[in-house]
Amino acid sequence: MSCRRGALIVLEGVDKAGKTTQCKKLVQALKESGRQAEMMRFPDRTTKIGQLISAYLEKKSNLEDHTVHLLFSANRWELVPLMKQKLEQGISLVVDRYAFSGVAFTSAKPGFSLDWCMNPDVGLPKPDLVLFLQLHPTEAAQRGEFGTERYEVGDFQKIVMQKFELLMKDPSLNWQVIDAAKSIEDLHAEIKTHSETAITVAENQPIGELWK
Ligand code: ADP
Ligand code: 2DT
Repeated sequence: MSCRRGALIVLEGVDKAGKTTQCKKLVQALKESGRQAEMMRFPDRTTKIGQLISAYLEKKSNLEDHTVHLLFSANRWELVPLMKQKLEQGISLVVDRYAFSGVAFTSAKPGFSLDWCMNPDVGLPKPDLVLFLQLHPTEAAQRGEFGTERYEVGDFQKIVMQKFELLMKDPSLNWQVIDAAKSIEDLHAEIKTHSETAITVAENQPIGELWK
């Protein structure tokens, strides 16, 4: 590697935990401190695969459960060449949801094992840091009503949360659980500190492979 690579930083958490708010603030802060950083989000609804997913989430189309799981994974894989290129150029990527949402949401459906759900994402670029924004469902409810998209249902989100907890037990990943009930600024400060450490550590390491 000719230059120091960027870090892959993922923000995960239940709906309304503040992921999007914090991703934007983190990218802005990293840039202001002279680092190269860009935001990405999954699903990326701009690609052809992303448009199929978007229509499904908006309930404009129905897709078979295994099929949609594989489309979410394919939506990550189609962006891997670009992600690697950016990381190798020294750009840190701040990503709003990743394979962990993929596994947590599908395995919350009846008949889906964690293992089956993880398989298609094995080998994706491994995050250097996964920030989990932890928020109690009653706190999340105070941040406004759910929208009308598929999965925006309280009971389903509770099962999703349990699946995230299983995934967080994996010691091969750098999980940091953050109390998302804090103020936007307090959360930002905490997230920035973790991210700066991860960026420094990642600089001298090759990009890892997820769940391998
Ligand atoms: P997510 O991307 O996790 O769904 P958002 O960043 O879109 O969450 O935030 C959901 C809502 O909660 C928005 O209205 C946002 O302004 C608000 N919000 C975000 N972070 C906080 C916070 N720390 N405290 C209170 N409200 C917040
Ligand atoms: P937002 O665009 O509001 O984050 O909602 N999801 C996401 C999956 O089921 N599988 C995945 O792989 C990913 C990345 C979570 C997107 C919705 O799609 C769900 C909420």
